[in-house]
Amino acid sequence: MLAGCTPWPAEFADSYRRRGYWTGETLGAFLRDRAHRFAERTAVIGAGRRWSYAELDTRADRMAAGLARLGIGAGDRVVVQLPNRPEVFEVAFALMRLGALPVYALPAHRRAEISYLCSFTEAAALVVADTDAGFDYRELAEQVRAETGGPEHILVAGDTGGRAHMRTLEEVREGGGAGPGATAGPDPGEVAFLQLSGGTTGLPKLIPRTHDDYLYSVRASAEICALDTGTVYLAALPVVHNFPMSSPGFLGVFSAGGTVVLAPDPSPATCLAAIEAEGVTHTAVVPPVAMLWLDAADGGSQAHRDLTSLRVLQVGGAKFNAEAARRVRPTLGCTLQQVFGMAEGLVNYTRYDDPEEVVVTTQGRPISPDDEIRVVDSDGTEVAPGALGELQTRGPYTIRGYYRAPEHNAEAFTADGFYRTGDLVRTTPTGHIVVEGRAKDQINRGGEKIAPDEVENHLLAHPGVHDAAVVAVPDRFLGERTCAYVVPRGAGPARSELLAFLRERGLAAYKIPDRLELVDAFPATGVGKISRRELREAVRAAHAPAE
Ligand code: J2J
Repeated sequence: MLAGCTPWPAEFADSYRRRGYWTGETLGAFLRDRAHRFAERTAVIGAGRRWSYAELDTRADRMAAGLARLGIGAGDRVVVQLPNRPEVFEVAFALMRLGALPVYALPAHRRAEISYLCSFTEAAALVVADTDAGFDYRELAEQVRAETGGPEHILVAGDTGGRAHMRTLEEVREGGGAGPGATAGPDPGEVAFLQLSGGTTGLPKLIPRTHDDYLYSVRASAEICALDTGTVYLAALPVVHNFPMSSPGFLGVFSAGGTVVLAPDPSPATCLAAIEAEGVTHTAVVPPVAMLWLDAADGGSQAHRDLTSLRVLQVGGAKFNAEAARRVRPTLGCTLQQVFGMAEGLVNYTRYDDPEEVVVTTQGRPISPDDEIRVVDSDGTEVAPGALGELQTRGPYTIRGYYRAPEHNAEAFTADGFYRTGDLVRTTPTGHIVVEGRAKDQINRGGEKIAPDEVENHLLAHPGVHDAAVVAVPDRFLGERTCAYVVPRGAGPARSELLAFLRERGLAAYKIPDRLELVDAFPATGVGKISRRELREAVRAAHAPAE
């Protein structure tokens, strides 16, 4: 396995193979197989284009050959920051066919995140769009280059705008010739790509997923979700996120021979129109987006839309409250499926034949009979069935360690290889999981994950900041918003100056605190050294309003 990754112990790997979970297929071969089976069917619709399975397959081959000519090969990391456009699939499959690893960045990421990803992974290339949603990603790439001295290649989906040191994806593809031909391809047990974790620490962690483990979760998800060649899946969220990638996401749709429709943004105006126009059957959103859709369809701006094709609305990424969940069927006329997943692995789904009450009040049950679930108290002792505790898990598609993070791994995984999810849950007698809260240092802002440490470190870089604590405050719409409490040094900076400072440091917009309060001091916390987590709790208790 790639250096810096933790393999499954041999006895587990053997058993996952024996039990037919790990089939020895690579993601590159997976697309080839689907291209044979579903050749002329439409694989993807987006940005004004429609590609068949055969076309996607040929493009991925050509792109792989072009990338190989640039010197990109097995084991190389390539940061991919692309919005929902068909090229994202072409590039991802091309890299994976070469055994090179896409490192998926979100379109919302900015200089701080992209520079870190490029440096930390020693990326050979960065792939960006030209512009999207009014933002110029080429300028971002230039800033990253200036800051980090890398990566060697900057590849642009669209137009380079005359920047001599950048290449368009089209140039790369056209330079590639017919394709790599019959290369042996990567080992299915190898890491296929790196996903970004939601993060609980100062710097984001990277999640290595193998061909074998990921494809198992994809095939099993497609089966649970009953996808077939008639499936039309609307990717409303950025497809580089684990949820729309694999739960069942675009890969699940490709597995079944269906069609992926790429939405440029998740707004009701864009997405409910796309559902009507393309006859969408399945889609996936985070809770705040679901609530916007419900309001728009329920006598709002999109009430005129014909949504009869829609069969399943998946909601996940953050807790969907039962009240909103109950509105889904009457308002949108489709089945709700709750999805509680994590890029580290474990994914839970409510099933289509679960009673309505289970669907609206639980976050589903695991994909696999071999997903091991343990609910423990703060000492790590298992709680009584049904009692509240922290969820730990291991299984055939849950990682055993983050990439290049031995110290963090010692904390995040137990000695026997369970991943400490940091989620506070209870299980029901039917094996469904209810997410009740969180034991980890993370803020879940409507599905977007924020590590308080990371934002605090940026605030502390300002000379006028003595101390900072970033905490979650409850929010009816997003579930949680962020509030930064700052103890200034001396006269200190103004709030607006601090917020501008964070933006100048190139932090993604969703991490910029929604509120920023200057306070004289943090509460006294008695004797002894306390953790940042305890400090945040004390600050929140002293200052934050209940709602
Ligand atoms: C409560 N909390 C949830 C839910 C995730 C499918 C769906 C989501 C993700 C994802 C994913 C939740 N109710 N329904 O990767 O494949 C919180 C938990 C979890 C963390 C993981 C997928 N669904 N969460 O959200 O890696 O705290 O993955 O540990 O972004 O989101 O975040 P992430």
